[in-house]
Amino acid sequence: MYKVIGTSKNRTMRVYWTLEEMGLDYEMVLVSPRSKEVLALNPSGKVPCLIADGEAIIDSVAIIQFLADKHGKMTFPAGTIKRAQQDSFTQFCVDEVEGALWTAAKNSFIHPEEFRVPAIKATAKYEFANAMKTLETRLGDNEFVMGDTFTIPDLLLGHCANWAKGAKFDVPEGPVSAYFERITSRPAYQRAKDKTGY
Ligand SMILES: N[C@@H](CCC(=O)N[C@@H](CS)C(=O)NCC(=O)O)C(=O)O
Repeated sequence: MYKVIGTSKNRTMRVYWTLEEMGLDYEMVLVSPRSKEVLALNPSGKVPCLIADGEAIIDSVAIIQFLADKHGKMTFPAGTIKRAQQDSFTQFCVDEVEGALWTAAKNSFIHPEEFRVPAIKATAKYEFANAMKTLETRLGDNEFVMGDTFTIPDLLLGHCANWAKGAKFDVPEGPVSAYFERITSRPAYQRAKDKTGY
């Protein structure tokens, strides 16, 4: 039985959603970032954290790729060309999509006020728009970024799509918004939201 630490209106949702996609059992510890429960597991106070076999794993991408590898779902095997291409989409999402969203969030409400640079939000939106163009090209006519198979980077991109909506970042009409709609309407995502009181 896995234990997930973190409320779900943040990157912890990626872990809940992955567990739902895989049909695995888990215990929820719905605590906020920087709470004492989180600080005991992660010195930065950030969520999510997964407890597996009594060991703590931190960082959402490390956690969900671990689950994918362990259960042989939502991933191509390590050491294959397909896996390298899949990981390339994961890095693209983290660097170019999440990076822009996170920069805007940190400078809107995360950092102490004196360290915020509100003007950076325009740059973040510019970077996000560029990433959307890249995604449109790389996605092509595929259902998912890796073709017919739903993999880890699709879930990450779906999570970022929802984040972008909340942060009022524009998603271009057409193939990218249709792709985001496809990903975020998956029943497992809805189940994760319902169970965690999202
Ligand atoms: N790269 C980490 C980032 C974790 C992270 O920044 N989590 C946010 C919530 S989405 C957090 O706990 N923030 C609290 C803080 O920055 O103090 C991951 O993907 O898990």
